Amino acid sequence: MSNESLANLMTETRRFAPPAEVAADANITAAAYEAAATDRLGFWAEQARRLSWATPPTETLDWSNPPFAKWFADGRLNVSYNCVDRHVEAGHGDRVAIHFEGEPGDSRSLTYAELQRDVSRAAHALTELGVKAGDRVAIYMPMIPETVIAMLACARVGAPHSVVFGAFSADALATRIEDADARVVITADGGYRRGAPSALKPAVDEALTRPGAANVRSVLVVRRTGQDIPWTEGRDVWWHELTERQPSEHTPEAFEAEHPLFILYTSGTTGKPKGILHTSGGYLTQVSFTHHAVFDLKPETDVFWCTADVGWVTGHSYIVYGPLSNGATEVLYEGTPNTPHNGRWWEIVQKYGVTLLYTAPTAIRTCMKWGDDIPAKFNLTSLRVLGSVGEPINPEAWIWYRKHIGGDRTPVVDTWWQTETGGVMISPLPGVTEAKPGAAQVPLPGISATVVDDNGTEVPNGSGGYLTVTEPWPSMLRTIWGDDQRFLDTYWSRFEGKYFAGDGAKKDADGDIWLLGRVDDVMLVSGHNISTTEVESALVSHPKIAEAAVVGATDPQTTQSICAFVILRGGAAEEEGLIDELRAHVAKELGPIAKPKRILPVDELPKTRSGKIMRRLLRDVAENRQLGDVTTLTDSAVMDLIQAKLPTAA
Ligand code: 6R9
Repeated sequence: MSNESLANLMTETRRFAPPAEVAADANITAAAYEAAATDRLGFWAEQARRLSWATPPTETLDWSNPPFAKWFADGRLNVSYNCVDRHVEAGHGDRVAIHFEGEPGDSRSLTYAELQRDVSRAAHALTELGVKAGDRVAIYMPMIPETVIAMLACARVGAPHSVVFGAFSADALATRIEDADARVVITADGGYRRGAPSALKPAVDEALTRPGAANVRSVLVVRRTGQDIPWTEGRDVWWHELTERQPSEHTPEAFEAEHPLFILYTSGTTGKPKGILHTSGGYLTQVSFTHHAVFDLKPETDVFWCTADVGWVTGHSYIVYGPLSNGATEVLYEGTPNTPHNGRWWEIVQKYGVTLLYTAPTAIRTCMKWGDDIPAKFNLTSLRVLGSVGEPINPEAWIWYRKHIGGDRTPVVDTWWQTETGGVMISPLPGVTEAKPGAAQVPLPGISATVVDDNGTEVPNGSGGYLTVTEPWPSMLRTIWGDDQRFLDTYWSRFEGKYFAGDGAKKDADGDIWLLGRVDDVMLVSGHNISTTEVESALVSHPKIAEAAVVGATDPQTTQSICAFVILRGGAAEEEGLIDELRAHVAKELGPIAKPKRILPVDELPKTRSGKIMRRLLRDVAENRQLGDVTTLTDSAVMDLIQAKLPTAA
């Protein structure tokens, strides 16, 4: 990447100091950075003591065979015990663990004591189905408490789970069942989505007709919607029938810290999905610590809500393992943000008095598009920390989030991490960091990350390059399931001794880190590297724009030319002269080189099911090509609408 061009871009100067009351009572202070810098491994050994170990570890990191790490290797623990039983033993059995809100409006609250009973029964149920430590279990579920219970039950018996997002196809499910050689599938008849029951079980039946799924002997089915479903006698078992007759007490067995906890497949834009493997002690240490530090969680008083689906890593780490290991009270919501109305999320915040909210830029930009008046109808004063994850957050979306959701008082933490990193890696701390809208800013205490150039040399402040992690961390992926070579090639071969994250980034004048999107998305215009993120953020900073996606289209004169797709705010109509105004606006914000050649107003953008913009498809449109694989799109009709708008499209 050419450093100068990036250094000139992005001129965000707004700053937000931590509110005095958050700073005064913060879980983590600036001293943690110093402690971790002085003795990084000692710092993590200290964090591991947040957990209850059957055998406390004496060893912190074994890095004798890099990049295959072992953390806390001689320690033993049970992850489920740490997320459930120990809170009951500490006298918090009556504390609500999960406030469940179903999409049709049904709700129920589960205390830690109830969670302990349900997880215990489910663990016995798995054992009755013949599941043994080390066996893989696939989970294909809606967002209901049984999903969390199923994951914890797997952890309890040492059976690594592989959660497959409920909206994935039978094909995607089959590939994942096959790759992990799963023995049992846990599913539901269906779940509620956009106001209607949506079936899940038929996709499982279809997946299990594939030869690769031949080793699946049982399908455990939760009844959620009550819809009619096909049934295979001898293989299919109702969850309620099997669990109800199990004992409500279960003694958890302690496993080695490096015992596999789960496999989670990354969507991956090309090739076979990668089964990211996470293990127990190090993973739980980091997700527990980061949830405590980044959200400043006070388990007695806070109500946490992470809006992600449990099928993504964000759901694994910040719905299941982080919050529950910390004894938090949290909200679990089944459905979509606009069912039955566009204010559903804010109604939920008001109903449960949510204090800590964790969501994605895509959701924030969608709310911007719907209009400021919608959150304004609800009482959101309980909120005290807001988090963002999944994509770079455009500064204007950050400001909107803080102002319209956070009442202009809450800190916003932009958390950078990946399925592979397991837990948050780079983020401001709400009681410590003076926040910069749009920047993840600083590696957390105990994390060493920086930006390097093509040769792997750290870039000076004010320059851009590639984000790398330079020291092992407790919740790092241990390998790609069944493919050590691919693990080495993908993450550890680009820069000697450093983890390559695949994201572009820059360091500002203070040395703070700004994420610039996937390296594959960087555009080359007349010899300048320009990040899609920066042009998108410049467009979103225009008052009429809610959301933007930018791609580089092949251009005979300039190598690539910038093509932007924009969504107008609050249903604003496209006015005469708007396109010229937007082009001039980008030129003013970033310089003439970043001015889009074409700007196309659209109603929707193509997104992956976890809400990330799929620029690859927009590039196909911009270059008048046949569309590539659209199977991971939330809604493939979006592409037809976009193509219909293009004057030159075939
Ligand atoms: C947690 C999660 C990982 C990729 C990552 C990056 C992007 C996530 C971000 C961010 C900028 C942030 N990403 N958080 N980019 N700022 N705060 O999303 O995991 O689904 O594996 O995606 O998401 O590009 O490399 P995963």
